[in-house]
Amino acid sequence: MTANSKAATSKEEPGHAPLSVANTASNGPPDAPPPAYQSHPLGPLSASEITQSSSLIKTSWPSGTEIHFKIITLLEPAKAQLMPYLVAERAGQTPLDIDRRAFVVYSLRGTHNVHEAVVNLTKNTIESNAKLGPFQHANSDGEEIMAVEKALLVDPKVQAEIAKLKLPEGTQIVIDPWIYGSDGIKDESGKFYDDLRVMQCFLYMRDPNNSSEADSCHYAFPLPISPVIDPVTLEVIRVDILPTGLDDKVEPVKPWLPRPPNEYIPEAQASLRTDLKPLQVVQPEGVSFTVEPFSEMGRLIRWQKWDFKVGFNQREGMVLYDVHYNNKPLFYRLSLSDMAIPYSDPRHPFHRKAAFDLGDAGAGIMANNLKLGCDCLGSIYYISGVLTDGSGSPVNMPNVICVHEQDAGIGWKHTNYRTNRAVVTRQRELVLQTILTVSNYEYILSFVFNTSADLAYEARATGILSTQPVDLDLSHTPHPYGTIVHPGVLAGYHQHFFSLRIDPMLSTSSAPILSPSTGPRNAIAYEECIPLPFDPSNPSANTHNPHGTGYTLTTTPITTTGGYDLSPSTGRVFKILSPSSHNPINNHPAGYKLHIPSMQPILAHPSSFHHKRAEFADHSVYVTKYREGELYAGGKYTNQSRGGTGVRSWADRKDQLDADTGDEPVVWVQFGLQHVPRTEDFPVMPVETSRVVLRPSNFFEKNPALDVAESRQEVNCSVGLSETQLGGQGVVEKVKELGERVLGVSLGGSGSSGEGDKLGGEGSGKDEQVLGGEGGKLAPCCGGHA
Ligand SMILES: [Cu+2]
Repeated sequence: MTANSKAATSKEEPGHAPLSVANTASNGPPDAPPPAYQSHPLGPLSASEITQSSSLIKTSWPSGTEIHFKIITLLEPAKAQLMPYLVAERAGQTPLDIDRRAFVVYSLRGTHNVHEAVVNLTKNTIESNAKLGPFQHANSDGEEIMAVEKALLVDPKVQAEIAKLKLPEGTQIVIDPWIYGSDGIKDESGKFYDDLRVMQCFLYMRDPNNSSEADSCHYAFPLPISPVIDPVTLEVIRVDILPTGLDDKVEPVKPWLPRPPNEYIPEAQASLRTDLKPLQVVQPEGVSFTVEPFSEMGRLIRWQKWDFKVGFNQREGMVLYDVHYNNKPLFYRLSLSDMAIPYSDPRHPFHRKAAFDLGDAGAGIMANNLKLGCDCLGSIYYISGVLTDGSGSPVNMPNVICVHEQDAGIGWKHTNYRTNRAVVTRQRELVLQTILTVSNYEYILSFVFNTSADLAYEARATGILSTQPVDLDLSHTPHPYGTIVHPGVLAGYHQHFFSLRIDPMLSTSSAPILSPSTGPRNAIAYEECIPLPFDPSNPSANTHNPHGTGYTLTTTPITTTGGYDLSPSTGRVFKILSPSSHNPINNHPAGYKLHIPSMQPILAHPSSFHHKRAEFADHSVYVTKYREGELYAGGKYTNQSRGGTGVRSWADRKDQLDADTGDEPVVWVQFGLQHVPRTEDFPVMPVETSRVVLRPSNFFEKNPALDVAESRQEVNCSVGLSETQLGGQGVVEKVKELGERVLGVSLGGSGSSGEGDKLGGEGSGKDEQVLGGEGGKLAPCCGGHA
């Protein structure tokens, strides 16, 4: 690895400092950009802007006031201001400067008082600073979680319950602090109501026979003790004891009974496979994308006619702005707006278990530092971020997004059977990937661009199930609320909901066609294929469909905001349309359609807090009319939220959507999985993938990938294999043996040396050297490998 990607900048157009990406990985922020680029309105906050923001907030309070910063992030300019800026920037004009602002959430240490503020970084002033109202709580953070874990381990009430387990000497207790959720219940004493911000913690232990192994999977040893703690005062409010049977009966903590471990770390496995040969990704001529800083922390990526800006923030992590294809505007802003994971177990305290990982924690702050050669393969460029810690100091978040290309199989192909000429192209993808670890679980989130002008958003769920204890003697008894994945371990049923926010600016002209409000003129509709009327008992009525085979396409414009569903029986497809951009071939409005995987809507009752809080989890699509600040489907503050502040509430305004009068639509796509855990999901879950695809539909006049060069062996350097190289008795040998058996004669010859022993037609001729004897060595392909 050589960090040689900080290329010379002198020859580039003014204001652009290109960061050409060679065929090597690089990481970390580049050299400081020219001062003009400090002010781009979409640049994520720099370290100095984070410090400036926290300093201003601190000076607004009497000296000695201790402040706990939760979020310091870019407050993006209003669209009415930013859209003209972006249009001017693209046209090569000098856009009007826009003040840079920071959005700040903080609490006063030792109190539950949470404030949100807007700092004007350009003018160095505080524009607003207000205390939040009831049921608006700040997100949790690492500092708080560490303090909670530490406090609980020494708390006498917790210790007393742990003592009842009579655990083996030296056992290590592990604590998973969880967000409390909401139920609106006041406890019997009247002292506690869930308007107080608290945390519900789940206790585990490490394998007592391997207590020194810090990476031992404690989720195989859940304990029935669950303290509730105030994360501000670190006071233990109460210690809940978990039901461990089939019903809601709670029994006093009993002595722990031994059970086996279940480890995921490689050194704990009896053996590891040795027959998986290396698979390396080599790009001998370098990558096909370029990266330029558009601000100190923002990156502009160009690849295969695509160009877009990449931002990174505490809440959403990766955000894309100003997405164009072949200089045609497609999307103003794209991000994962929210996530909800409600659990099914109705028993106390599991009835509150519902995570909103973006709002409760933050996709940015939980992002992994991606490791070269592990999380992505090939030639990789890493984007780093900077966020804040509790004291308001900047925290470097290195390598939070990886950018790389991958082969995605065939892009398109046709063989003319008359001439036997096959024309085939490969599909290439550009992947921007970020990975979150939220306590036990991982989410691998990617934007995936391809050479056919598709843009996909992919979520892969992996990591470890959040487990709870179940009585050992129930191991073979079906459980109503989960799957027993290991002796004494129940993994509860739960749903995962992701909400992708799509703010379009679709147009086939070189700039968005702006409405009177300066927003892009776009419309939303859905198409369905429906059978033509047919009445078998009345043939004379079937003039237009005499054989009952006909069907046609209907288009339904969405003229009112609301929640909408998929309809597999009618093949319903939602589309974003540019009513002013007519396809010259068929006059249809240019569009992008949405391929959305089916999703079981939230199962919690509409009157439940799970349902009220997960404002997006009941419909595959929400369409709202654009309003400033409406970015997060579950509302701005999800921690112990009560609902009423997210996308369902906004859609319920029943705004009219008329592209002609400038009603800008925002589309929220919900997808996810019903997670009925399997034993195969434990002790760590193989990735489960869901993908939403945004695909052009009558946007181009023909296949936009016609100009992708043919797939050619001289470039691809594939290697044909012979059967003898593949070990054991080759295919040809087997065929010969069968033939001899059938014909009763010897077919002679050796299968390994004949023409017919190749699987892949025109191999490279280097098969034997490559796969024989030396096994596992990479082919010295056409261009060698860098
Ligand atoms: Cu799950």
